[in-house]
Amino acid sequence: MSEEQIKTLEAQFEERIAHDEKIEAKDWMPEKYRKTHIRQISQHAHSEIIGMLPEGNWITRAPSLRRKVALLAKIQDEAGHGLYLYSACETLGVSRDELYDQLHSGKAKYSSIFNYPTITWADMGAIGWLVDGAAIINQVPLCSTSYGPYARAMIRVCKEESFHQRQGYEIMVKLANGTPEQKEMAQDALNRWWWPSLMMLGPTDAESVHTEQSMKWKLKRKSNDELRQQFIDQTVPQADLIGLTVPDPDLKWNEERQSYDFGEIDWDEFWQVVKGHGPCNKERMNARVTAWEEGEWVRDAAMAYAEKKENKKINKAV
Ligand code: FAQ
Repeated sequence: MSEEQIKTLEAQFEERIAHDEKIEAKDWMPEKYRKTHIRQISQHAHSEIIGMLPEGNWITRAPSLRRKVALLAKIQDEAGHGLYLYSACETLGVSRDELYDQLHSGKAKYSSIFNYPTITWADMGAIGWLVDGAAIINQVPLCSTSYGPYARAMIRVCKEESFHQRQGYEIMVKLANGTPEQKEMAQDALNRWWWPSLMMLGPTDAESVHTEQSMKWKLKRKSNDELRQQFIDQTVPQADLIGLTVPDPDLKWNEERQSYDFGEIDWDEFWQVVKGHGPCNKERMNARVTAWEEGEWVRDAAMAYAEKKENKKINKAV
């Protein structure tokens, strides 16, 4: 293709973005647009899959049958989100095997939040309330992202995430209204998950390397800082309502901005976790790689069955 032709295609592409038209898998797109989508969508898919591990830790120890059913359903939903997202990513010309390989070799990133331990039952409440809460705030704008397969996957994902957020908050409500020990457990979980949940929304706008271009392409519809502020403004009153204290001495309602001012985030901690030095990075990767290796016989059996069926069809046809 000549340079002139590429320029014309680029101009048409930019116009479609400006008119909020969805870009579909078979449409022409700049190579950078394709690559940046593979990056974000695959990181998102990996996060959903790794994100099952901290909660999986509590399935056998849920305090009642009802809690166990809800937790199990939530974790299965996260697996489903991972699968939609891998499928959306594959439409951009990358194979599932490549994506898994990037995750298992430690090349791919996944959300920092899943490298923290889940040490009490209240952590199941805090994850649903805070982590799914932050995920919804991040993902609702993604329902109108410019790449069609990603935007459509997000619609269902967001519906399920709101159920997750409510089940988490309900656990916190129950604990906060329970015995002094239960309330203390809820407060301790909030203390440990608050700051990592704020970090989950990504580095500050000043530090974010991809935001500017991703906003131009309408991949991202809101910046990391905008999403973080929205999350804080939404969550602080929910903590107040159940008598829990957000662990930030600098948190203060700003009348002028009609928003909360908040304290300094420990970005060193964030980058340490992103670089693989968080409390559970190694454990998460080991669990994931072991599951993949131990599941090999299932994949082989499914392939053997599919081949056998295909051969039968061919034999019938000849
Ligand atoms: N952790 O320039 P930016 C969930 C990396 S799903 C690790 O700001 P961008 C559901 C970033 O990749 C949670 N790395 O990047 C659930 C980049 O590195 P790169 C996941 C992070 O893409 C709930 C570098 O830092 N959600 O929770 C993180 O414009 C409960 C510079 O950053 C999504 O993935 C981080 N937190 O903005 C499951 C949503 N933040 O790639 C189970 C879609 C940044 O150059 C249980 N993704 N980095 O090597 C997004 O919206 C964006 O990708 C951001 C980052 C906002 C995460």
